[in-house]
Amino acid sequence: PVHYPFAKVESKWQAYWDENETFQTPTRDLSKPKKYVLDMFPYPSGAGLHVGHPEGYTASDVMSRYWRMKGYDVLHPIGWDSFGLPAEQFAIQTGTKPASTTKKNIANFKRQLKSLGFSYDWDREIATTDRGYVQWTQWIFLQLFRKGLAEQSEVSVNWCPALGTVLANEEVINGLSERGDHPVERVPLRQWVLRITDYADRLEAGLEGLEWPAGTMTAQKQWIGKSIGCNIDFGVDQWPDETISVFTTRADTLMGVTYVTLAPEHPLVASLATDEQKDVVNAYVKTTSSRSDLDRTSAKEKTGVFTGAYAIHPISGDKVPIWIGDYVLGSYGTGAVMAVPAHDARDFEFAQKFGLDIKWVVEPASGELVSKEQAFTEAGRNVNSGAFDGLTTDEAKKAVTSKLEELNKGGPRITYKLRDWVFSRQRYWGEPIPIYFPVDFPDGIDPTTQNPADDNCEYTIRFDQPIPVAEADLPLELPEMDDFQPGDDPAGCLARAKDWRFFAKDGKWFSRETNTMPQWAGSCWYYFRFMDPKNSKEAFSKVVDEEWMPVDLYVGGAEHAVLHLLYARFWHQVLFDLGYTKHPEPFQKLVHQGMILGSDGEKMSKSRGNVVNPDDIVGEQGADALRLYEMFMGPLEAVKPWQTSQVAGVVRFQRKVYDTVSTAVANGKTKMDQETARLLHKTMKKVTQDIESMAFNTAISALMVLTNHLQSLKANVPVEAAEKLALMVSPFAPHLGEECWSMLGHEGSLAYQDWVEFDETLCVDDTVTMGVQVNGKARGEITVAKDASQDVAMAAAKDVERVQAQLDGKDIKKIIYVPGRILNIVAK
Ligand code: ANZ
Repeated sequence: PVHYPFAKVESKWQAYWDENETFQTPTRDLSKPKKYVLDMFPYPSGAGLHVGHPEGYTASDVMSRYWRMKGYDVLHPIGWDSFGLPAEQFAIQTGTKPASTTKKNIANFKRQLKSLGFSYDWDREIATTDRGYVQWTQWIFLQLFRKGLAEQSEVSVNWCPALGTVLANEEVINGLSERGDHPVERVPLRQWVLRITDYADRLEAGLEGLEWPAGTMTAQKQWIGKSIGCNIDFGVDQWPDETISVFTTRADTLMGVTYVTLAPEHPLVASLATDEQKDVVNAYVKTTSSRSDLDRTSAKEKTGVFTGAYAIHPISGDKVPIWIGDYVLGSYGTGAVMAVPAHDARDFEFAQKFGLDIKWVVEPASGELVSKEQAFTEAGRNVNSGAFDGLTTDEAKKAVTSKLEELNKGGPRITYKLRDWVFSRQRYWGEPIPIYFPVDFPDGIDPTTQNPADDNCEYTIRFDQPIPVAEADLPLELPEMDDFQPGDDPAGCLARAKDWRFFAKDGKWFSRETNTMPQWAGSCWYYFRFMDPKNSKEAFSKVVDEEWMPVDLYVGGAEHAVLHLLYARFWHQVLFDLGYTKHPEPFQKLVHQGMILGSDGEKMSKSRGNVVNPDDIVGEQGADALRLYEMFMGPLEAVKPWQTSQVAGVVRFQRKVYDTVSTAVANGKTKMDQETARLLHKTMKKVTQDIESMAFNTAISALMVLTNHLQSLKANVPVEAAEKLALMVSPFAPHLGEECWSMLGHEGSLAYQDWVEFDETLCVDDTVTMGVQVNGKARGEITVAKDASQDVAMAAAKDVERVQAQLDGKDIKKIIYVPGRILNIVAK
């Protein structure tokens, strides 16, 4: 068999692309339509690329290469998400500094990506840790700050002592840190918080019209958790000025309320408790304070205590007991619920445990009896509800709500599950938050004689007076620190960099914010910076925004379905409101590649020893083989196990393509038989359509079928077929494609050659040959699809010379067409 010298070919073409800047797009070519193809850029971890990376990156590369050949101006950039815990942890483990390990890791990732022949515009490479990038990340933070969307707040946060940092709710799973499985505690801490909740509605509404996987849309919607309901005000017995407002989605059940439950952190808890109940209430509040929301809502057994006080029902005027229970969350709705044990499972459990009344007010519309052993939570018809009896659940919701509005005791309300985004981290390797605070000294002390960096200096930091760093002073860089390990000071390790932290200006002392931004920050806007990576005056210009946005195709893992994509959309919407972008949403189409498992069907991990290193495959079988295999394994979105034996299959395929082209070149055959022409055109059609729908595995198998057929022709491979094959193979196996193209005598790269065009008539599957009559006399034959339309049949008939001759100068009066049987044209 022929030998395909993949190593030589691949390094040759990679060098060619580099030298010729084949994939550089310095400016937008406005004569062409555009495609912005974006990959979720990698964390340059110490471990290097794993085979999951090339999967998504190959998919986006196939699309980029295909679209270039289709005449689009393609923006296809790459960079590094290089701040964050993994880089810092790696530096700590290896006793190095994050800046230098990050640099090394980036170099390694870059070498690996380059070895795979991706058609990135490397001139646009950025790292979130670059000075010129940090500057603008900080600038965006200042825009958020000025808009009132970044503020400080004492929040009960997820403090992870082992990691020495606060984690976002999203980073805590079952009370453990998502990274490293360390225990997490709830403690109050001054934090920077971004008011993403202000955008809850927009974030939900903006999903409409995006081409995203349905599961991801749902995940975002659930995370935002829009709930349409109503607020209802209960009075408090003996406290005529107080009200307890509750949020409910089931206003129809109002007449079934038998008690009210407050979250332990509800502001009225302390004042409501009667003298007899004060001690139990205080003790209960204390024990629940350390529990996370998740622990509270997922607890096996409900807990709670009676306050001794009573609420007054807004319609009946009945007195109902006020309880405290930690199944009610302080941060959702109003932090208080009207309990309807008959129709809410949590209230039912609570009422049973504490012997509280249960009042049934909804029954199935069918009138069927339901078990009283559990809550009936479905919709139905109201009973025992006075004026609301007989109404359906929906009708009753409306009737109760308008009654309350009339009484001025409530009204419609929408709530969201989404919480504000805790944005500060007490870590070293992140963007410093560009804020500082005045430092106060005890009365009568002259500040010019003081230095807060001195151990004995007494001072207070005025956290209530945050001052933004001047934009001209950005970026605010991290101080060099030898010891940047997290300590037990929740202010973070930057608090120890005293010379950096404290500074005097105009005779006054100031202290910098010592928290840094979370890793999510950099990835919130990198797609903007790629459009204008070297701009030193702005984050990106309005011109490039108009030219390139939105991202037409975004490829990356489903693990980012909620957080990264929601945070990025939030920043985007803010920048939209500020007029920096004209596009309301950043990512028009989103595709998740499925995870590649080890050959044992398990997730690849070092400890299992089932990890495949892409470097090995590239070295032994070549970059194209890895690319082809990853695209051939199965549908892009599917989770699929790695099967090394199958790599050999695509290696064989490559060799056959190479052989086919060599044979065509050697023999120079120009004639193509019908069967080959048909298969070629059908393949061109299928590969085109499959690439359009990103069904790469079936495109590759169609190419394999074509190649096998061409091989069967031995020396008679038509040159034209070989050319089309080279073009079609090139998005998947670009080195092989280029090599074949040059063997076929073409100068330069095929990257911007026209994509193949197929002839529809050659693609029809079931064809028939049928007679054509003109005025009842047979004049010729046509070959068309069995079910060809009359127009298609007529068009084919007019191509037949003898038919045409008969029709010349005449008017067609009538057409008798029986598909597959006969075409008779009556003409005079
Ligand atoms: C009375 C009621 C009767 C309720 C009934 C449900 C069924 P979603 O859909 O998740 O928004 N709720 C309100 N605030 C709460 C809080 N801070 N902590 C825990 N639970 C809270 O759920 C809204 C429902 O969750 C509300 O409607 C309230 O219980 C409860 F037959 O009110 B419902």
